[in-house]
Amino acid sequence: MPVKKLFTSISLVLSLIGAASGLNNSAVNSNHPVTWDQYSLKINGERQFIFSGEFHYYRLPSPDLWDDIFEKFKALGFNTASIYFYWGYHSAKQGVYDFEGVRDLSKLLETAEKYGINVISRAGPYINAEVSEGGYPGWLTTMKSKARLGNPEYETAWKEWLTEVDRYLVPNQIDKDGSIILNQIENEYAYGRDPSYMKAIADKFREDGMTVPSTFNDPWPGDHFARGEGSVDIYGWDGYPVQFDCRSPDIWPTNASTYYREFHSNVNPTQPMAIYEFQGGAFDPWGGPGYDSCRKLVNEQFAKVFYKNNYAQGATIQNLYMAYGGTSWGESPTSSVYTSYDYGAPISEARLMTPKAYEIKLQATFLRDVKPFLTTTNITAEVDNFAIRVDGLRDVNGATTFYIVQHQVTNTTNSDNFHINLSTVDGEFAIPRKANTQITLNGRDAKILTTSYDFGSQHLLYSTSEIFTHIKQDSRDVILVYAYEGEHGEFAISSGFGDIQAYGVNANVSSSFDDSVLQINYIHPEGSTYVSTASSGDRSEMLLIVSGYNSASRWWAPQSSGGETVLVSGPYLVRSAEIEGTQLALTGDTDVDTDIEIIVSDLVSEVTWNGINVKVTTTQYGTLTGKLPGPEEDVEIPDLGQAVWKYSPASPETANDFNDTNWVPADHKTTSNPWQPMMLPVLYADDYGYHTGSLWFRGKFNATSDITRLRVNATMGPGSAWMAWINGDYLGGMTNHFNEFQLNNTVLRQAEENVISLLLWTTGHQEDFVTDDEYKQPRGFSDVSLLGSNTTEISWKVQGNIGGQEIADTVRGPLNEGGLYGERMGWHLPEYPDESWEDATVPDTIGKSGVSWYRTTFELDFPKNYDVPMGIRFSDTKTERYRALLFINGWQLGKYANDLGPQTLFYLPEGLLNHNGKNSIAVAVIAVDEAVTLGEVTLEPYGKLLSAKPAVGMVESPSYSERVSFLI
Ligand code: IPT
Repeated sequence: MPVKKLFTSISLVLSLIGAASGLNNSAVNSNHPVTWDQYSLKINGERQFIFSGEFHYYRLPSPDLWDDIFEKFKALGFNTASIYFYWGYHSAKQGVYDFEGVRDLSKLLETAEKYGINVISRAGPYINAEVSEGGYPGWLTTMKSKARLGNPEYETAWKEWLTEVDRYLVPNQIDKDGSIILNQIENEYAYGRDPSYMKAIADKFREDGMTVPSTFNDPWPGDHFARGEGSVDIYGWDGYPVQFDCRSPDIWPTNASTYYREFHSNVNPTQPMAIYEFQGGAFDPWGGPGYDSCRKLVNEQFAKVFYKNNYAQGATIQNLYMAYGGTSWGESPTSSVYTSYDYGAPISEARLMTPKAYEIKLQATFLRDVKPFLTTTNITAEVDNFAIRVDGLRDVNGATTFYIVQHQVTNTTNSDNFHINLSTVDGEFAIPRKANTQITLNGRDAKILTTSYDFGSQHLLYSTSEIFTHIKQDSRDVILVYAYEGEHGEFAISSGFGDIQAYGVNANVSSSFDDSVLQINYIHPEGSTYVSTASSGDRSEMLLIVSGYNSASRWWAPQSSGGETVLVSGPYLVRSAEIEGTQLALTGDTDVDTDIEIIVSDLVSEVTWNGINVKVTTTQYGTLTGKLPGPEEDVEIPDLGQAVWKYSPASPETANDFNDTNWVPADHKTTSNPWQPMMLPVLYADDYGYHTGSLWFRGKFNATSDITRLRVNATMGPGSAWMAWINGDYLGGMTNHFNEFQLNNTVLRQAEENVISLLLWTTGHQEDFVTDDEYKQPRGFSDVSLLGSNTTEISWKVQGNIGGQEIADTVRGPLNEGGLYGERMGWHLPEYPDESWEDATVPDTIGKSGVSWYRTTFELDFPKNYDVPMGIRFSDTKTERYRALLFINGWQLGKYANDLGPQTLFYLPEGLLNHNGKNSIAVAVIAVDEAVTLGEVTLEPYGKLLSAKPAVGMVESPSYSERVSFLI
C-alpha cells in the first residue's frame, strides 16, 4: 500500500473512532426547525445570518418598553436577541421564585416573537454579566460547596433554578411556535472546568423539554466543550478586541484576529462559525471615564472594521454584547460597576439611536438580503497595495464572490487607495477599471464588495461601493450602494440584450458601455445620486441609488408583514411599513422636521406616517417625497430646585438607646465562607440572610480603661464606604477597607454599656469568572477589635434589608432594598406620609451628618406621541464625600458616589416614571465625611422625539400603605 493511502485510511479510522466515542456530540436533527451545516444556521429550512444583539430584560424594568427595544432591533436589522436569564433576579430565597410583573418571562419571550426576533436563551446557571454574584441569588453565597462544579449541594440549587425557568423557556421554543432558537449551556466556562457539570446542565435542559440546539460561548477560541464530554451542538466563542479601558478610546490592537477561520476548520468544521458575544461596547467601573468614552472606544468605525473582520473569517452567527445595555438598577450591579449599563451600545440607555446603530443597520440589512453570503468558502484574492488585506469569499452554490477589504494594520489611520484583482466568472481584471480612479479605504474602515451577483433580473459584475440592499419596485430593480462622501465608485452590470444606457449622468456620474457591460462611475455625493437604466432583453429597468455614508445611514429597509421591502430615507427611525391596497402606512420617530423619500410599488398613492397623511410627490426617479413634522411642542420639565422638599435625619441606629430588639444577633462562631474572618463572631451579613444594600452592625460592650483604639476591617467591593460611631459620636467614614480609630476616655463610658454602630454602604457581590467562589466574598466586617484590652467581649447585632430573604416588597423584588433605616421604614415608597418632616431645600445649604432622607413629588404631563426619556442629574462640586440612593416611585434607580463618579445622570424608565401624572422622589444621602450638603438634583431629558413608540403603562407597584411589613 502506498504510504499516502495508508495515512489516509489511518486518519479515516481515527475519525471513525472519534465519532463512535462521542468526541463530537454535535448532530443535526433534521426534523427540528433549527438545523445547520458548516456554513450557516437554517430556520425552517431557510438559511439566515444570525445577526443578534444582547438584551437584558432585568436592565429595563418596564415591560412595555421591551416592545420598543425589540421593534428597534428589527428596524436595525437584528433578527435575534441573546438574553441572559438572571437567577438572583427571580429568587429571594431558596425554593422561592417570581416570574411576574417586571420579571414576566412569558411576556418577554412573546414580545420578542411579536417583532419577529428570535432568541438565544442563556439561563446560566452562571451568567457573569456584571451582575451581583454573576447572576447567582444572594442565598447561594452561604453554600458550603464550590459553585460551577459537579457536587450535590450546588446541583440541587441550580437544578431548582432550571426547573423554574425552563417552565418559561420550554414553551417558548421555536418548535412550539415560540422565539427561542438556541440554548446556551453555562457561560464562558473555561477555568476550573468540570465536564460532568456541563453535561449535567445539558441533560437537565433536555429532561425539562429543551429541544433547540445547545450552544456554548468559550471566552476565546479555546476549544472548550467543542468536543468530548460536555460538548454542545454549536460551539462558539466571545471576542472583545478593544477590551474595557474606555479611558483610552482611540487605542486599538494592531491586528484584528485572523485565526478564527483556521481554528474553526480544525475544531468544529461541521458547525457554522458562531461568535456568541462580540464587543458591542464596554462596561465602565466606579470612577471610570463614563459611557461616552466607551461609545467612542467601540464606535461605528470599530463596528465597520471588527464586525466585517468576523464575516471575513467566516462567521455567520454573531451576537453583539450589548445591543441595548440599559440600567443595572437597585442592587443588581456587581461591585465593580455602577448603575448605568449603557455600555456604549448601539441603542443607548435612554433607548436612543447612535451612529453605531446606523452602521449596524447598514451591515445587518446587507446580510439579511444578500443570500449568497451564507454559503461561502474562502478563495485567494489580491490587491495592488501592501497596506490592504483582502479576504475572498465565494458562494459554493454559485458564482458570487465577496471581497472584504481592511487594513493589514488594523489601527492605522492612513487612507489607502488600491485596486482588487477580480477573479470571477465575469473575468479576470482589476477594479475599478476607469483610469485614474481607485477604491479608497480610510483609516479604520473596512468594506464588503460584491461581485458576480444576480439580484432581481440584473447581473452585477461588481460594485466598488458597498451594497445596503436591493428591492423590486414593481418590474424595476432598485439597488442602493454607498461609501464615504467624495470616494470614487464603479458599478458594472451586464446587459441582457444590446446597448443599455444610464440616465441621471451629471458632473459626478459617467457611464460607458462596452462588450455587453454597462459601467457606471461616480463620486459618492453628500446625499444621494440616482442613475437609471432602461430594460434590455430579460433585464428590467434598474434604479441605482448612490449615497454618501451619512445619507446611507438614514436609509431604512423595513419589511411588511406581506414580505415586501420598502426603502425609506430620512427619518431618525423607521419602525414599520405596511402596504394595504394603495396605502403605505409607515411608523417611526423624528427628531427634527424631516424630508422623507420612499421607494415602493407604483400602486401606492397614499402614505401615512404614524397614522397621519403625508402629502407626497412623485420624483423624476420614480420615488415619493414628502415632509414629516419634528417634535415641535414644548415639553415642560419641572424645576426640582423650586420644589418643596421634606427632610428627615435617618440614622437613629447610632444612638445608644436605639431599640434593636428585633435585630438578628450576629453570634455565629463559624462560617463556611472561604474568606475566614480575623475574629469572632462572624460579622458577615450574608451569613445572617442579608445579601443586598446597606448594612448596620451594632456592638455592645462594657468599657474598661485599657481600651485605646478601635480597629475595623471591612470586606466590601469597590465603590463601597463605611462609617463608625461610638455612643453616637462619629468616629469617621472610610472608602478603603481598613482603619484604626483612637478612642479616648471621653468617648468611652467606663463600666457602662457602650455601643459601636457601623454602617456599610455596599456595592454588590463579586462574580465568579474563574470558578474560584469569588462571588462569596462577604459583605460585612472581618475584624472589629478594641485594642489595648484582651478581655472586652462585644455582643453584636446585624440589620440589613427588612425581612432578609423574606422580602417585604415582592413586586420590586429582592434587589430593590437595603438596610438603611428609611428603606426599612418604607420612606422610599410613594405616599409615605412625610408631612411631619422638616421643610428643606435641594441643593441643601446646611451640612448634615449620618444618613439624611429628602423627599418631594413632581408632576409630568408630556404630550401624546412624544418620547422624552428622562433622567435625574446630581450636580455637585463639593469635596466632602457622600453616597446616595435615588428612588423614583419606590424603585431604586441610582447609586451615586459624589467623590467617585463617573455617573451623575440616572435614567428613569417610563413605566416606573409616570410621564403623565404624579411622581415621588426620595434621595437617601449617606455622609462619609463628617458633614455633607446634598447638591443640585435636576430632572433632565435625554432627548425629544415625535415617536410611534408603543404605549407604556405604569408598572403596578405598591405604595407605602400597601407594603407587606415594616419590622425594624
Ligand atoms: C464576558 C461575559 O460572558 C459577559 O457576561 C460579560 O461579563 C462580558 O464579558 C463583559 O461585559 S467575559 C469576556 C470579557 C471574556
